[in-house]
Amino acid sequence: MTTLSAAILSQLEGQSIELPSWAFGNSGTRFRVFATAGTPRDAFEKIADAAEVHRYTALAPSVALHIPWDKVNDYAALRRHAEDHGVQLGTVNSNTFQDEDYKFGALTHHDESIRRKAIDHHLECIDIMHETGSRDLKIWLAEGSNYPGQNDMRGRQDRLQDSLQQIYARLGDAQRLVLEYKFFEPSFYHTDVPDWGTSYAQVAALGDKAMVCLDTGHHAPGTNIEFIVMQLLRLGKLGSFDFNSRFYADDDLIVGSADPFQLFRILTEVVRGGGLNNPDVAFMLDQCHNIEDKIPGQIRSVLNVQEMTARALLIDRDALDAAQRANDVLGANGILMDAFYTDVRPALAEWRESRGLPADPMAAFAASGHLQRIADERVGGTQAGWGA
Ligand code: PSV
Ligand code: MN
Repeated sequence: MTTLSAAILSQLEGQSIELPSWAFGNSGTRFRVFATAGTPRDAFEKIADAAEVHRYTALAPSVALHIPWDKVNDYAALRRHAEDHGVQLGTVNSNTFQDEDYKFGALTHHDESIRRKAIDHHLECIDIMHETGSRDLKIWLAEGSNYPGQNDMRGRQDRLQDSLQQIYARLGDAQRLVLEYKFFEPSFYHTDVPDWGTSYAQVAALGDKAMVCLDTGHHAPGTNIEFIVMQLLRLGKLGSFDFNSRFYADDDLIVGSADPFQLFRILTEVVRGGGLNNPDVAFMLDQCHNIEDKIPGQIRSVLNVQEMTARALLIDRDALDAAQRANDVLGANGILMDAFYTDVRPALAEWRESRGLPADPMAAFAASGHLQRIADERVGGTQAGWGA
């Protein structure tokens, strides 16, 4: 069995991955949303579910909120509820993609009253962050156009910068803004923040507290995502990851499911660039579980990240460096692949047990009867869903 050194285990011990509250609500496609018994009905129940993931893995100590989906009357109570369940409230995500007023834009809109409304929504999110104790405001914008000529793309970039400056000015000293990019959807011709370069240009003009968020599902097929990871780390502007996996577009599948090797390559650059257990680089999931159970879906996801991190840490860096300098093409590639092909699962299981965690968190959760319990308890009310 492969053993993991004390140095590797101590790095793994420091790893934390934030969960998205919306992963616990029902979600689906525009064709159908399949409801699951026991789905949370409010933010409190979503957090209780997220805490289960942490309980079985010790990997997920915080939960991201999405506003207004997770709006509550009393954020101090929500915070206490999270802490009572052994987790913290994390990143606050703004949402300017589900209001009629934002049909033609929000932070980029040419109508000043709509742009004001969108800026004010972000200021409200910052107020919430003060109550929840959150550090990061995450902004993803669904803005763009469907047809050439529909919009003045240049004017929209300028208005975006002005809007972001107003939001940035409201951040507390220890707070940050992370700007997420996505190459298309819902807009199909142009998107106002389509790529890492645009996000970088926008946040670089703001200041040190503004960073880029990289969602692994937001690139064209074939994009070398690990190169972007390397570059953003090199520039000191990689603020956070939204981890998920995709076969086609923004599928939001379990991280590592479609392309485990890509996840390995990304984590290899994270390790290489000093992004692991670096407080500047938040690891988050951004996923939707359309057909699988949600809590086990999240358990599987964080375990996949942990497993690929262990493999990335196994790379013999000295040997790799020597092979690269000697232009030993096949040797260098072989060193990387040796780490990727190493089965670290038995060693991780043994290590978990030594820390009082279940060797197999998936099996332990399944045996706990928790899903049946919440299905029995959570009757009545309206189940939470993506978009509600
Ligand atoms: C947009 O596709 C996105 O990745 C953003 O992070 C949103 O907040 C999230 O998905 C909503 O599911
Ligand atoms: Mn995302």
